Amino acid sequence: MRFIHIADVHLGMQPDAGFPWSEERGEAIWESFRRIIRLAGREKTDFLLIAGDLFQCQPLLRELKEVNDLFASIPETIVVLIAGNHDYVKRESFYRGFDWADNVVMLLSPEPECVEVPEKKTAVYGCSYDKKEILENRLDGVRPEGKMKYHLLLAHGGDARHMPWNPGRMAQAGFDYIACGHIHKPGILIPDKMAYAGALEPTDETQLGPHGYIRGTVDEHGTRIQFVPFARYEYEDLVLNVTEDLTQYALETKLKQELALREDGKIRKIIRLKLVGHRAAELEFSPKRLLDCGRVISVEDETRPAYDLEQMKKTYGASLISAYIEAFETKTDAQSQKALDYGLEALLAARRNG
Ligand SMILES: [Mn+2]
Repeated sequence: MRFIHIADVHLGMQPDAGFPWSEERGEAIWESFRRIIRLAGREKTDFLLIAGDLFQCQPLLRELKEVNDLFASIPETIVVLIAGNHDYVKRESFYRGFDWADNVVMLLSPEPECVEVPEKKTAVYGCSYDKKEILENRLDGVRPEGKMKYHLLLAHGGDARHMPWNPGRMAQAGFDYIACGHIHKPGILIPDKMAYAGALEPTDETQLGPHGYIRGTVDEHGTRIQFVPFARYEYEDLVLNVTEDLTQYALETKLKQELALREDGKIRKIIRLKLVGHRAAELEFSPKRLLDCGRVISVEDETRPAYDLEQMKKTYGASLISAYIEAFETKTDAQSQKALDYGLEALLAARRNG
């Protein structure tokens, strides 16, 4: 039996709000979702498991109809989904009573329930959120039962306010695989047993690295799982080392070259830029201009002005500037270095203007 496990698709979300590419990101979330459905259809995957937060917030009726039509286009794949804390099943939720296609099962109840699929010899367990937070692990006592050969569990949460759980304990319940959602960074909790698929597309800049889905097989030899990168977008840290002779223009050119290197046509990178090294003493880089160089979401400037302290002591002789430099000579911690830089800047400016 083969499955594809996705989670935290967050349909309806537009990540990177306020940035020029944000709308494109919202479209990419829908497109990746459609792509994964086409993939499951092409491969005739037995199960598409959706471990919660398919939607960013309460789904509209037309949105449910849209995803249901997509699911119906892969009739050989059984789709099983639960609601997470974002798309939780409110009293007036359109999830309630929705008429899903024949190959779709939603485990709608807040209490654990089970669907048996005899033609796949498989039972799938799980429960949906009925509110934003669930402080106890509702899946704690769930055990595989019944006549099916294979047993899967869908679980959304794992942090303090969303069904806090102990992966080791969960893994001992006897399921062949536990498909987890909620944490957006993909991660295997117990090898071949329990994993977060992660968000299908990363939803903010803290979710660095590749995103995608988990592909798995369960047979008489046991379970095997593998994370497969699939997302269109990827956040990446880029550290540029600045030297004293680098101008703003040269830095922008360097940054644009680095961004061009990362365009491979398939994955679009969104960059968290960090500047380190020594810049010319009178120079301040413009973060705004760096942000405008491409898909740069943040700029952290850790550069230091390149003061030649020994030379300055000679130049300014017995002055406040020399005394200030000497006061910091034994202090190498980051805070003191910063105080030295800012202080010198102010003293030099005062001298220039006075
Ligand atoms: Mn969640």
